[in-house]
Amino acid sequence: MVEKCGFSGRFPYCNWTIDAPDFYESSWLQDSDPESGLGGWGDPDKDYKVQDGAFARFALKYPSYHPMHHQYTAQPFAAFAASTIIAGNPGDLVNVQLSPDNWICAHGSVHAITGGDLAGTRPATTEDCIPGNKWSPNSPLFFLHHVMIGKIWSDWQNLNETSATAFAGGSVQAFDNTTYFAEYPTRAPPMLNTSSDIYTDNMFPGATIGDVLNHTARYLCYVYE
Ligand SMILES: [Cu+2]
Repeated sequence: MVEKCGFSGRFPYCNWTIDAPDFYESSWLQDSDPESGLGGWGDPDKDYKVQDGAFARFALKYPSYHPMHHQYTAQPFAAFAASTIIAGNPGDLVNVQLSPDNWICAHGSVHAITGGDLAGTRPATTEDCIPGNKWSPNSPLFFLHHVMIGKIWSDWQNLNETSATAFAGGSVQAFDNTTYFAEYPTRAPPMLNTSSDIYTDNMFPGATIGDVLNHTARYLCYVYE
């Protein structure tokens, strides 16, 4: 983006450790600003559709047109989820990937607490649509949340030298059941390594996994603030 578009901007992320003590009253979610606010929780009398903020009239398109939903759903969650992951499992990417989805659940709980589109429960089951986590990137919150997950990975890499270039993982999602996921939290075989190619469909120059492990290096070239 720097070379082709001259992009030098920023991408926001939600630091949910600030709001973790009272997620329901979360300030990043409750903002009703018509240009930038996330609009708060959806109206329970209107199937939890978001009524305020920048996305109140925002049409999500996949797998069919529908408005955005936020449906508060209580889950175990705590601010220390982030610091626990960052401090744990030096050099062991498999277990550091698994830990955001254990009981403190820094990754999965934010999807589930926010509910609606971010939890993959919209649109509801229809003849040609089964709700599921594949739809969760429909929600603009997905990217605010996943950049935070990326920041946690970066903080973990920076804490120990052995973590900086640690990689272990496969090429197929392992969501069939919890036992299979626990065995392959960084994806199932065929396994990959730092020389494996990341395919880009010629949209931009190809890279290997090793090229993107350091987000401050030339290929990605960004920092977290
Ligand atoms: Cu996610």
